[in-house]
Amino acid sequence: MKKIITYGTFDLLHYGHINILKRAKQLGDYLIVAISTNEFNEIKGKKCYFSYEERKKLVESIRYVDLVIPENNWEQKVDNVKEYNVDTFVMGDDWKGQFDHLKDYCEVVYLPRTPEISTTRIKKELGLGK
Ligand code: C2G
Repeated sequence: MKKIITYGTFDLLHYGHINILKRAKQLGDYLIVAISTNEFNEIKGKKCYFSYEERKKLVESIRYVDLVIPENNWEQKVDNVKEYNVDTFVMGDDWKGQFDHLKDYCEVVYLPRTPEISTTRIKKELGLGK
């Protein structure tokens, strides 16, 4: 059973998120998604429209996703990889190179982002500010 893990905020869920989750799942058999908690988003400087519970419910309903866990801090990734016996860590290539230290524990794959769409753009175009 090849296990994949990926991390994100997944606020205002859109097709860019679906694309990366679909492609991440195609790399293995079981996809774990770690979603930033409200507290961690404060640290990330990201203001979320939906709470952690609401974002978790949305991501859990996606057919490619097998398990959702909370992302509480930047440092938990190595522990998660060990705890869940993860084979491959996946992130969009806006993070390219940022997580290469995980190569000591699992395969690291950066996938091309879906162009144009972003939560920030949706908020801006809806006049919700940044
Ligand atoms: N993404 C994408 N295409 C987009 C938008 C996002 O492929 N048009 C990908 C991002 O590259 C990321 C995932 O979707 O892999 C989640 O994106 P965000 O919710 O913006 O996550 P982020 O705030 O980058 O948090 O520890 C890692 C952080 O939690 C990542």
